[in-house]
Amino acid sequence: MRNKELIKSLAEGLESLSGETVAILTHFGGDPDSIGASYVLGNILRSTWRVRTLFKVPSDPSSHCKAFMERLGFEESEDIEGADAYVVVDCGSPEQLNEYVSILESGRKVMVIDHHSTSLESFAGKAEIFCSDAYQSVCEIVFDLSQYLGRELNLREAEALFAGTYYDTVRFSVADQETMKKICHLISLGVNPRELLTELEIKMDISERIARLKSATRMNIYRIRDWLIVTSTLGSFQSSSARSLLGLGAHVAIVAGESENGTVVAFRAVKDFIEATGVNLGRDLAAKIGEEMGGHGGGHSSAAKAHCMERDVEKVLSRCVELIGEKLGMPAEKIKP
Ligand SMILES: [Mn+2]
Repeated sequence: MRNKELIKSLAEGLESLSGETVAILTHFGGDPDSIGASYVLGNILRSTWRVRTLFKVPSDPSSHCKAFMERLGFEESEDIEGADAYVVVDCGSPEQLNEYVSILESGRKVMVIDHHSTSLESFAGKAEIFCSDAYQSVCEIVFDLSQYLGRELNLREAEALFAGTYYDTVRFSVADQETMKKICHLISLGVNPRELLTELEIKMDISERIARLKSATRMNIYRIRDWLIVTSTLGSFQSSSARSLLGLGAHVAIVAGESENGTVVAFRAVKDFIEATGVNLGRDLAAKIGEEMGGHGGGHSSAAKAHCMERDVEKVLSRCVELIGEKLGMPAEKIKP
């Protein structure tokens, strides 16, 4: 167990919710870590403390997440009205709750379970925070919680925690020995990695494939020193396409599209870029562009999203590229197609 004190206080915190109705929320869009952890946490709350649970992914789950939820038989609730308390999972800042940020003003109890140290500061005074960046995923925190409670996991729960840990450790490439010991335990419960991951990864529908390919054909390429920044425009699947542009060789990918009331922008960057430049996409780009253009934004260092009131998508994109240039102390040079 990585941090027994944390797990003990988490167990006590959750026990205080006994008999209540609790809504579990992830960061916007969700990811396998937040969804896997929410699934198992919900099961623990119901079976251990007779809690009635609701579940919601702010701004809708991505298609990758939907495939995962289908596998688990895990569904979102119609709405989360009627919750006595909220448990927020894997969410580094209030902004990442998007349309549900108002729960922090609801006067009801909010608990945050996270492994991003940013949440300690950003949720301070607004929620009870259970956070340690010693953990490589929230799924690992939930694993330790179930061990602490002496509650064995069933196969679906083991799969949920396996997948969350797998993706949050970048397919185990940054996993340490403690994480891998826990993974071995999950395997011993019957998880079949090949079968599970194949099911999760082939489910990309045709419209998402077309969107990704379109984003590549509409791409603008910029260079700052040896960093390549690409921008593109798409009406949907902005995040998925930004991720796919990294696969083509970009260090940073920014994909924007019109939304109901302005422009939505997705940001992705490779780890090398984040580590070498110290640029944090959530803080330095998404939050900033959101603020400048009458909207909001946030996210992680290497993945972020912003919503702007500005309707001119090209204008938003060129300001994003400008912001990276300002951050790196050198304007971006556009590479001719
Ligand atoms: Mn996570």
